[in-house]
Amino acid sequence: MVVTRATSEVADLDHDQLARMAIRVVIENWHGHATVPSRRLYPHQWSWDSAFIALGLQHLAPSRAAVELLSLFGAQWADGRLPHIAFNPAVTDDAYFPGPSFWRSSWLEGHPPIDTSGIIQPPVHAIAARAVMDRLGSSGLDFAARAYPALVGQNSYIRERRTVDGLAVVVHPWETGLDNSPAWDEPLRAVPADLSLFESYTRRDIDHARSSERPTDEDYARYIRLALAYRDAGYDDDWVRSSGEFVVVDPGFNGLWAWSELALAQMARGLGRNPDRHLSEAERITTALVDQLWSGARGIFLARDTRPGVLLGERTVAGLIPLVLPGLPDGIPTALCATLTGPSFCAGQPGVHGVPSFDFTDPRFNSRRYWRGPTWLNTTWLVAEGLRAHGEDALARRLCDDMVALVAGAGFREYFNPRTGSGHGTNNFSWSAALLLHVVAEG
Ligand code: 9WN
Repeated sequence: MVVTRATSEVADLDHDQLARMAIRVVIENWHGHATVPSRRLYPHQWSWDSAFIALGLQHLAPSRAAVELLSLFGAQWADGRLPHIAFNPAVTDDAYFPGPSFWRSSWLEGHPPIDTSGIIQPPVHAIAARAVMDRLGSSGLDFAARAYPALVGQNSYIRERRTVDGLAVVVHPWETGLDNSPAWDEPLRAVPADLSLFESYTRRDIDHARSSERPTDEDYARYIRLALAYRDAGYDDDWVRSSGEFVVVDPGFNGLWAWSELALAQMARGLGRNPDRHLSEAERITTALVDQLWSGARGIFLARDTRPGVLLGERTVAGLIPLVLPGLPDGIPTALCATLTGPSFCAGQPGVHGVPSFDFTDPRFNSRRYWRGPTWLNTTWLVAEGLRAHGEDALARRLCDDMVALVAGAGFREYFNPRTGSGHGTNNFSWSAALLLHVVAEG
């Protein structure tokens, strides 16, 4: 594959200086035992953010990365679910919507010691925990002994409470991490957008970010409705799988779930345990992913809406994430690379920065609106990891160069215009800083 090197300025950038600026961001966003994604827009601990943040913190202070993850595991529910937000009690309820009084986790029997949301996010934590374990040196096994049971619990919850036909389902767009992806437009059409909900609830996100870069009120009303219904059903997963209005199989979530089992196998080996159950689980999920979500015609993994039982045709970056799996059948990695570098994503092409979150060729592509086109550093890094897993080192390197160039050009923004490199969403965003530190440290 022919890969164009990133813009010539990359070579001239002072990586040490950028790394120092990144360290300042993650230190400023640290609140004693965890890192907030952003002081104003997201003033609590978010689940998958903490995993990406720990990948960066391991280079600054591995013990801090360990605390970040263990702090999140302290919010785990008795059923194993790792909630998507662990609320900081020092922050007022209305600082973020929906806050603790909306989710009401403390009303539940056996609730965790702190307030949390009731939904989950992609299980990327074992990847970070394995890296932190290795980085900690002699104390790595002590950390792993504490992290491993939480991670096993997280994946058991997904397997036992959240699968349909062997793959994990998400019951809210926020559970995918790619909240406003155009892939959710069709399943969300079945969810009434009741704008009168805003008589009782106030969006806080648009106080801190431009509304043109955030979800519409209609979509936000749907998010509220879905969360309220799950909450009012007592976060009952039997109920939500059979009666929820949004029950979707996401290739990104499932790809990361299988990948996390491979990381758990490595942690198990380190702890002197048998890794086989993790290896066979990774293989089982990979096979189901290929059987149910691979589209040879579209050259990408697609999401599936379980309610009508149909594949959703959108090409999104989530469909490229399963590239992280080394056990994909022959032909699929090559086809994914062709899609990645082809007209839908144009990765590695001159004038394109990182991996756009959505298909350039779709009329709904929007270079500024959250998850509907912009490049994010976490998904770009995941695709780079996938490329490396399949020997595509030149393109992986180019994507990491793009990550550095985007930050050098626009700062630690939440997301970036893939064509111009301009920054959007919030500033001083933790995973942008942490992943910059990670790619710079890994060379
Ligand atoms: C809802 C914190 C989170 C990320 C998500 C991103 C955004 C929240 C929001 O911010 O979602 O969870 O309020 O928009 O979509 O991936 O984890 O950074």
